[in-house]
Amino acid sequence: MEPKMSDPVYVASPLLPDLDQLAPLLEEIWSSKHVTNHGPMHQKLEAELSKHLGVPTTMLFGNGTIALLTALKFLDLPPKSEVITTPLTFAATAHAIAWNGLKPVFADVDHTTLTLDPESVELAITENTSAIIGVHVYGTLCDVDALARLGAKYNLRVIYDAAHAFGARKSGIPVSQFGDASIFSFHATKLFNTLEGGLIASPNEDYKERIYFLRNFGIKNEEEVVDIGINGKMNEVQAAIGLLNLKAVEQEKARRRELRARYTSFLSGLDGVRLAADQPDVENAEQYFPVILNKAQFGRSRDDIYEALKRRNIFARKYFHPICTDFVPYQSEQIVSTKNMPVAEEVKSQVLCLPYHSGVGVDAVDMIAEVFLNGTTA
Ligand code: T4K
Repeated sequence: MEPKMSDPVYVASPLLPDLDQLAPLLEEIWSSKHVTNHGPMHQKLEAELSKHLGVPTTMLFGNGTIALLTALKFLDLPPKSEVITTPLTFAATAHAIAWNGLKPVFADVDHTTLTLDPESVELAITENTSAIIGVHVYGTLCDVDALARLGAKYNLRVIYDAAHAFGARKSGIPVSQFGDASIFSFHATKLFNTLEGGLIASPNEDYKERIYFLRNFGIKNEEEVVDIGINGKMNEVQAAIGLLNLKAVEQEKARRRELRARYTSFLSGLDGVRLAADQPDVENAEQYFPVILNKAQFGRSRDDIYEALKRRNIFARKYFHPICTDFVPYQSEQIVSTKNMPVAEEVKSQVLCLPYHSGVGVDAVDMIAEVFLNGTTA
C-alpha cells in the first residue's frame, strides 16, 4: 500500500482574503446597495490594476471568456475571417474566436516555449487572415517581437490571451503593453483571482470608451444605445475580493517561487524531464509549473506519473490535453483550419502541470519527488 496525502492536493487553490478583512468591504457594499454596474469597488479595482499592469486601459469583466469575446468583438474583424492561434490552450481561446463568427486557424507551437511558433503562424497566413491571438501559456511569454513583426508585415491585429501571465514582465516591460490588447482571467484557479473575473488591458487609452459600451449592452446613457453590447460586468463583491487579493499577490508569488525552487531541485537533470523554457529576461507570473515528460528517455509516461500521483491523493492536471484541434466541434474543417502541428501533437501527451500554490506543503513535495525519483509506476 503506497503512502497517500490525507487531504487532497490540487493543481490550484484559490487565494482568498481573510473573512475579517472582507467583512468591512461587504458592509460598505450592503449599506450603499450599489452591488453591480460599475460601482465604487469596481472603479477602484480598475484604477489599481491600471497601476499594477502598467497600462491606461484596464476594463474588468465577469470572467476571462467574456473578456476574450468582447476583445474580439471590439476589433471588428471581417465576418468569417481567420484568426490564428495555438491549439495548446484552454477551450475558451478558440471558442471565443468561433463565437464571434470568425474561423480559428491553429498553427504549431515552438518546441522550447510551447507558445505560438511565429514560423508556423507565417505559413498559416492567407488573404483571409485578420488577427493572431498569442497565448502566454503556463506564464511562458510568446515571442512578442516576432508576432508584432508579422502583424505589421501582413496588417493583422495581434492580441494576447494572458490568462496565465498576470503581472509578468519582459525586460521590465509589463506584458499587457504588448499587442493591441491582453486578456486576463481572474478565475479562482488564477494567481490573482476575483472568484470569477476577467480583464481587457491595453496600452491604447482610446479603447476604453468602446469597450465600456460593449461590456454594458452598448448603453451610453438613459436615452442612447450606441453599440451591440453584452452584459460582461463584474459585480462589487468580486471587485472587493480583487482589491484584497491584489495586496496578497506578491507574497503568494514569493511562496510559489520557493516551491519552484524545491521542484526544480529534484526535477532538473532528470533524463527525459523538461521544465518550462528558461526566459532570463522575463519576470515569471508564477501561474503554473508544467513538466514535459519524454517516455522514451524517462522510462515512464506523463499518464503514468499523473496516475501515480492521483493514487497518492495529488491531483496534477494534463493542461492542455485534449488540445483544441481534438475537440468534437473542431474536427470539421468548415469551422476551423488545422495546420501541420507536430510539436503540439507530441507535447499534448507529455505535459503535466504539478500542484502550484502556497498550500502545497513539504510533505506533498516529498511525495511528488518520490514518485519522480523512485522509478516505479506503482
Ligand atoms: N484562456 C486561458 C489560457 C485559460 O487558461 C482560461 C481559463 C481562459 C482563457 C478563460 O478564463 P475564465 O473564463 O475561466 O476566466 C480551470 C479554470 O476554470 C479555468 O479558468 C482555467 N483557464 C483552466 C486552465 O482551469 P478546470 O476545468 O481545470 O477547473 P477545475 O474546476 O477542474 O479546477 C482545477 C482545480 O482547482 C480543482 O481540481 C481544484 C481547484 N479549485 C477549483 C475551483 C473551481 C479550487 O480549489 N477551488 C475552486 O473553486 O478549468
